[in-house]
Amino acid sequence: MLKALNMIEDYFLKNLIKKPRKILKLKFQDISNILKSAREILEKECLLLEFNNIEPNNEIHVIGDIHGNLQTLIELIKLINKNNPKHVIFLGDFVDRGPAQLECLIVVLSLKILFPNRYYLLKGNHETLEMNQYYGFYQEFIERFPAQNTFKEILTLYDAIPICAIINKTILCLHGGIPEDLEILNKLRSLKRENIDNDILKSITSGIFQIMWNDPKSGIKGFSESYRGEGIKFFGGDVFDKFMKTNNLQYLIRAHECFPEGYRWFFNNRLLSIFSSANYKGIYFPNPASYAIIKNNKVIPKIIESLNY
Ligand SMILES: [Mn+2]
Repeated sequence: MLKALNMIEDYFLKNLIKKPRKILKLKFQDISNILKSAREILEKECLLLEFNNIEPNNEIHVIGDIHGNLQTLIELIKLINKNNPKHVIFLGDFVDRGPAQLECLIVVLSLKILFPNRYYLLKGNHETLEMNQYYGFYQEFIERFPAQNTFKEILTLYDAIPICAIINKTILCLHGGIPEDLEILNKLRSLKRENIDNDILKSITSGIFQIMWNDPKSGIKGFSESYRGEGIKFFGGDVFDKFMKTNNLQYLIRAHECFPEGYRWFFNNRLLSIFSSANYKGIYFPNPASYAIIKNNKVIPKIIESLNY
């Protein structure tokens, strides 16, 4: 019997994960089918993911910015296959800047389609048209697939990606940082996607924007303007404590910033900043790739040791 045109065979996706360079040989129809399948799964998820009743000793792996670094992504997948965590949460920023942007995005989406209850994606500030136009993915994509409106399918996928995740009601995962809106998690928690009208959108837009963009800063109080752009904030330990207390949370794991030591703790070891693209600024400014393991409600930072730095 003939399969529906948009059906993707598991072996086809598994082969792409094993040999990601083949992704560059795919026709737009194949890419489009992968984007559509992934989108259909993501759209059924809430914008705030909640993982409860994680059994003791079960691990969750949290992965930071990939930014087109296929070598690092391949090492991470090897580690995941070895450690066998229950869930894997990507904190966004799959494309832009690095040399293998389409490959990284399609590998991550293939993992999501194959194992939807194991792999989870959150949205980073680079899952937007503006950033892709400025930092390269848009250009790369439309040169590869110059027919009209091909990039629209990428944008529809971006729209479907959840914003943050909470593990065992105590550990918050997101791309950038806490927003000024103390109520944003409650708003997202009670939200059905089909109910998002203009009023609701208005009430969550700035919170979501700051979740994807804000940065922690030691030694400051409150929120202050960031060099990153209008509406983006640095946040200090006092407002971090207030946000965490209001929402009954213990830890925050975020990405979005590359540190030469690979990861960095802030605010009395309650905020962990990870980044999962090795040597992001080139070999003259090396950085190890980091990720985090959550186990028994503890947050453990890790460096990928198998890469050359
Ligand atoms: Mn980012």
